[in-house]
Amino acid sequence: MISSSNPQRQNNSRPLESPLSQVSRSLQLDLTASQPRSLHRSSAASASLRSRQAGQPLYQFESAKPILDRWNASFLNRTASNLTNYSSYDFSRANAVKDLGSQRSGNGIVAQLVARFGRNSPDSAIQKDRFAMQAWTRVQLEAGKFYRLSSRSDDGTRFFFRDAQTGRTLTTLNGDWRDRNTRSPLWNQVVNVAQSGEYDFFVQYYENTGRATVDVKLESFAPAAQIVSSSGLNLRSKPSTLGNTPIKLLATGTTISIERTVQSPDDSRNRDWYQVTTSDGQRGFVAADSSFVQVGTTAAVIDRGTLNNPTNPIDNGGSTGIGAGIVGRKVLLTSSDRISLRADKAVAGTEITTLGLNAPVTILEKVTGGYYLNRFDQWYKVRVMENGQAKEGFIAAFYVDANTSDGRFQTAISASNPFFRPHLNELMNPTYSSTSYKPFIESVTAKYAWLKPSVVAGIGSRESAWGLALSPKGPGGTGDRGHGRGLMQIDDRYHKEFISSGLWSNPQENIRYAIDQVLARNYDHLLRNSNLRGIDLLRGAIAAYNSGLTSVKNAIAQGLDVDHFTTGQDYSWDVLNRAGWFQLNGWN
Ligand SMILES: [Ca+2]
Ligand SMILES: [Ca+2]
Repeated sequence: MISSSNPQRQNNSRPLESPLSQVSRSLQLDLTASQPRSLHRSSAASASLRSRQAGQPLYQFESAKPILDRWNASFLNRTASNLTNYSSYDFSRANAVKDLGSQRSGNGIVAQLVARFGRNSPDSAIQKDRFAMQAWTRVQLEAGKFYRLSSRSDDGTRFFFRDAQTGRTLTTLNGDWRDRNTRSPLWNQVVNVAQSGEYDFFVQYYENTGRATVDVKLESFAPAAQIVSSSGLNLRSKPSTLGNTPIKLLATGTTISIERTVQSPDDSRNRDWYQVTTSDGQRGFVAADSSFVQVGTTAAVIDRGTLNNPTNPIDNGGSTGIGAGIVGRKVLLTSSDRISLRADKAVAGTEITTLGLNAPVTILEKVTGGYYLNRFDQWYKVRVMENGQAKEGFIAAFYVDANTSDGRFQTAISASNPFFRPHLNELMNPTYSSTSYKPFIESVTAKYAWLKPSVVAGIGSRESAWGLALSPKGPGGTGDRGHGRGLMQIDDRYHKEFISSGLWSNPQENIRYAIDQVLARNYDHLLRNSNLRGIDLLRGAIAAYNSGLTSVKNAIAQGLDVDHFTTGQDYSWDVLNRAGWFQLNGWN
């Protein structure tokens, strides 16, 4: 907790540029835009994220459900007149659903889908000819790397990528959407992602007549490039012109392969670099400037987008009646300012439409569905009006402000959600301590009218999974590469006196310090020095617990949400959703 954040991270300008410069642009966006919020990502990705921000949650979720690693396919029977009209496909009413097997990944292959139906039908409910298929699988893609998507199918294929956390469709590739066969030229496209993370990779396919084959591959790829600067270009051991002498000069016309795009840690005049391999196998870095080096392919960039600025961070989201709700400000914390209305209560559900900030919804039912964000699982079944027509579907409850008059924090986590149960167990009956933390939390928070014990439960859950995420587990453990100490992750760089006292490993002292010396001080400071009041003031104090007071005040000054500079840009909302879950499980 308490890391200093860089207020210059927001950068919403994204001029249209040549595809080549989009490659390097995409990397800049990765470093300036929001971090992925989902916590289930590769350890390599999370290690690099942790190195950027000290308050990163420490725990890693178990690996994703097996189904995410497989090809989940739905089939529709079509007619000659609507076969290729993909906008009329409704896979929520599929004629058949099939598991088409694993991704067959390995050897640089991120995901491969091979299904040879021959002249037969893929399923007894599906015709031999004139059918459509949609298959998806979850993939982990890394910013800076290049991927090649290729298809040699019979007949047409097209593709899109969805953000695995928000379910939002990011990029559609039109592929080779026409009658063709496996002897037709291979279709391929190079792809970059602007942000490392998990994506749902969708393949749409249709079969007209004759043989039917799907053969699609997404693999990592090193595009060829040529040195074009007339004086040649230095190959260097680091992505920087500083502190190193060139390995050698690559002559004009030299061909190299590009492994990835990287940013220089110290060379402000030459920010963008390529990590390359020469034809004789030498590795190094060259400055990524199109006047020096020309890349032979252009990449499609899958971009989660940058944050939109909430206009008024103090707005309470509007008052709503019973059964009524609106799309609240949290939608501004996602990759875009819209959230999906889906045919099913899961991020894989077909998108019916999207809803923007303050869109009114009629809540029909609250239901438990698929996980999203930090293992939230609550969805609203809602009715919305669009162009005079009523539409019903499911929306992630996190993004909807509903009328709550019971004094509880609104939560998008079901009472029976298994993920937070171990955190509760540690609070009540700790494995690594002889006494429950709960009575102590209640006694310290009793001093503050504005602070409920459930909020502290939520912070400790996020910070350390109440000790379960620490090394070693329990109140004496550390996280955040050793900087975060104990249950509430007091940072040794900002609280030197307390850390050197050694009291941090005592659970009661750790909790007391976190509340009295950090959270309450944040609250008092923002009460005196900001216009935040009510839940927004509480949120500001919680956000500052993660990102520091300076960052929160910078966010307010710039009209941004108080969570803007927090880890994952969702810290206070995440904590309050967890607090709401603890309230559902016996806490005040
Ligand atoms: Ca056929
Ligand atoms: Ca065919």
